[in-house]
Amino acid sequence: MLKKQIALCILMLANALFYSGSTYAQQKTSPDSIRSKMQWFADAKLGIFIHWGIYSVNGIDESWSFHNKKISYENYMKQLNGFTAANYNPQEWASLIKESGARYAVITTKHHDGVALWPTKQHHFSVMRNTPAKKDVLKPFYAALDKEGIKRGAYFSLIDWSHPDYPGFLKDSSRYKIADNPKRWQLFQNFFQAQIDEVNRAYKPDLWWFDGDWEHSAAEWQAEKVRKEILSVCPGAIINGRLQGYGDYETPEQNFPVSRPKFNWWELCMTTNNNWGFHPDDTNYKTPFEVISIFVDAVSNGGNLLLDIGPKEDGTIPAEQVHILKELGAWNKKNGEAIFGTLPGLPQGHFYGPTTVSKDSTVIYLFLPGQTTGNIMLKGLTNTIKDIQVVGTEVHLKPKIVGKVSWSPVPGLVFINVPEKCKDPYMTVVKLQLDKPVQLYRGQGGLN
Ligand code: FHN
Repeated sequence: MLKKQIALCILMLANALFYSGSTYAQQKTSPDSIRSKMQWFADAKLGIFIHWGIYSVNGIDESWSFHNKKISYENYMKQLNGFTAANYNPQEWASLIKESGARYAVITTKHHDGVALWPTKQHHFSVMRNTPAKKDVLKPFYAALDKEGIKRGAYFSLIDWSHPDYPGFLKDSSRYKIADNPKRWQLFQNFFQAQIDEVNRAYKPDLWWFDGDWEHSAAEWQAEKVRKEILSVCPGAIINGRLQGYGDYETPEQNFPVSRPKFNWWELCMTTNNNWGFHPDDTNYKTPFEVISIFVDAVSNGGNLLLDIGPKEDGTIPAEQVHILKELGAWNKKNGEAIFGTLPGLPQGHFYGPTTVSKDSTVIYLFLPGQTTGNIMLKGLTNTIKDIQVVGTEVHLKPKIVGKVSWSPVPGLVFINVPEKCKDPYMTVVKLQLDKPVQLYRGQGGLN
């Protein structure tokens, strides 16, 4: 019996260490410099992804529509003539992004079709040179983001299916093989690296979001050099994990992790309907409730959500997407203290729903899934609860501790009755103020 109790105490101590304030962050294994530059990203939790390009003219798949031969390349490129940006209001975009609660935005500076949103000096397509928009649409957007205090992200496709020196073109045809013509590949290397350098120097993105690295190896992209050169100009820039091993964080796409990813930093990128760019025939929008549930799930598992919108060719954002961002924003405004700047939540098994923990680990936030109210239960909490509050309200609740046995170190169950009147239209959050940094019992009852 004594042996069992000693073992239990050791286990509890180990868990207490894992969850005690600063030591939680110290679990990160990356060098200090990386950890400090990643801090804003870890705190940010929500970013808005923007796929804007000539594909919005016909409302077809971005780049893939010609690559997959749904439309001829010639007809795809005719969309250049219809990209007007006539009602583009970058300040309105930035204000909407701010309203959503997002802390960063990532825009497609260039997708796989090779059309740059900035006036590239390279001999290649840009909306400035080749469309009626005839302007740099990137610069005023980044300026508006700066004004709103939102970090600037640059999506950049390494793949460029339009460039005459890029091998890949259509799904079943390519221009050449690198092994047969290394000089031609070198021309492309010079080209794409010069474009990255242009964006890096002109706009100094806080975050680089590469895409398309799968078509070539790290050596072929010269990924190490690309990383180094970006950081030599912008030492604090964060680079996503699509640079063949030379990025800072992982980017699962449209796939939801079930168990907690083991990465230090990760970000789920997800569409609001089924498509990245503007697609008028795609009305399969996620509801605000679904988006909030996915967002909270990612955050409780240590990730961010990068939620995509696809503006029309004239620069207006589809009403359904505006609605989602506004509803998300209203929820964040009320419940944001449980999200922004928090730590990933309790390990599975303590609460049947997502959770987060404050940075000093003295607060646990319980997210009530599926619009639950009534009795909720928390297991294995060793701390004393000092206060319980329904976030965004003045309602304070009392716990009932059930089944605590005086001689056992196993904590009792915490039951909290959340009244119906406190129900948030999307997801109610309950805040538990603890006596000290959270300590958890992770054992198997009396069995260990
Ligand atoms: O091929 C692209 C796709 O069009 C879109 O841009 C997404 C966004 O993450 N990324 C690519 C596929 O991984």
